[in-house]
Amino acid sequence: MSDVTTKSQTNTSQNSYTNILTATEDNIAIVTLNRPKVLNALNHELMTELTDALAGFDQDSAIGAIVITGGDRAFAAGADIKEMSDETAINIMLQNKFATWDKIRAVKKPIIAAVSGFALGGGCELMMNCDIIIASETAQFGQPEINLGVIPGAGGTQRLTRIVGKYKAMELILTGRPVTAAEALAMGLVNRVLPVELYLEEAKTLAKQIAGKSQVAVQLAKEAVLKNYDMSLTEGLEFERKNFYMLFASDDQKEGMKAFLEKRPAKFTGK
Ligand code: DAK
Repeated sequence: MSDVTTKSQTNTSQNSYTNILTATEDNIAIVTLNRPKVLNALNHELMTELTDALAGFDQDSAIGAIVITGGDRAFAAGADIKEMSDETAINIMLQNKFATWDKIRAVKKPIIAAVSGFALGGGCELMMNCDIIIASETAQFGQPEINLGVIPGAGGTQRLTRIVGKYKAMELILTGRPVTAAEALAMGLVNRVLPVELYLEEAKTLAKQIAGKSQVAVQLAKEAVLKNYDMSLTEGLEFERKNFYMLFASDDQKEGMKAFLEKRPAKFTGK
C-alpha cells in the first residue's frame, strides 16, 4: 500500500456546453446542471448536452463513476414548462424530443445524484434514473405535474411506485405535494441526508470509492440490479408516455401551464 497521499485535483473540461458544466476529479466525472435562473429547468438543449456528456464519460476508461448535481437551491425544478406549454399532442408525439431522456438509462457506469433544493417533476425523475442518491437537508422532492394538468412523463409513475410503494406514490403523484429530505429518507427515496455544505463532497467520496472497484464488476453489478428492478417497466413507461402526450390535447394542460407562467392559480375544467 502506498504511504503517499495524493491530493484530489479537479479538472474542468473545456467544451461547448452551455447548460451544464463538466469536470473530472481523480477517476470520477462531475456533471453540474447549470441553468440557475430557472432552477435548472430541463429544456431539450440541456438534456441533449447532459446525455452527450454522460455518453462521453461512459466511454472514457479513466472514469469509473459519474456524479450529477445541480446547485444548492435547485437540483432541477422539472422539465422546462415554458418550452412545453404550447406543444400539441401530435407534435410532441411525432417529434418525440423527450426520447433523449432514454439515453440516461443506457449509461453503464454508476451515476450518483447529489441533490439539494428542488428536485421536482422531471428533476425528481432524472434523480430516480441515478443509482445512488445523496441529498442535502434542504432538498425537497415531488411530482407536481398534476398541478399543471398533466402527469409524470419520464418514469415517475413507474419508478417512484417501485421505490416507495403504491400508497406513498399515489399520494405524491395525485396531490403534487413535495416531501422534505427527512421524509424522503424515511420512505427510501434517498440513500442519506447531509448538511448542505457536505452533500456534494459525500457524493464524490462515494463515487471515488466505487470508481476504485473493478469496473467490469461494477458495471455488471449495476446491470444485474437494474435487470431485476426493470422487469415489466418498459410497458409501463410506454403507457405513461402515451398518456403524457395525450394530455397535450386537453384544455387543462393549456390552462395549467399558462397559469403557471402567468403566476396565478389554474382554473381546471376537467376537459
Ligand atoms: N420550467 C420553467 N421555468 C421554471 C420552472 C420549470 N419547471 N421552475 C421554475 N422556473 C422558473 C420560474 O418561472 C422563474 O422564472 P422567472 O419568473 O424568474 O423568469 C424562476 O424559475 C424561479 O422560479 P420561482 O420564481 O417560481 O421560484 P420560487 O422559489 O417562488 O418557487 C418552485 C420555486 C420550484 C416551487 C416553482 O418554481 C415551481 O413550482 N416550479 C415548477 C415546478 C414544476 O411544476 N415542475 C414540474 C414541471 S413538468 C418527459 C420527461 C420529463 C417530463 C415529462 C415528460 N418525457 C420523457 C416524455 C417532465 C415534466 C415536468 O417536469
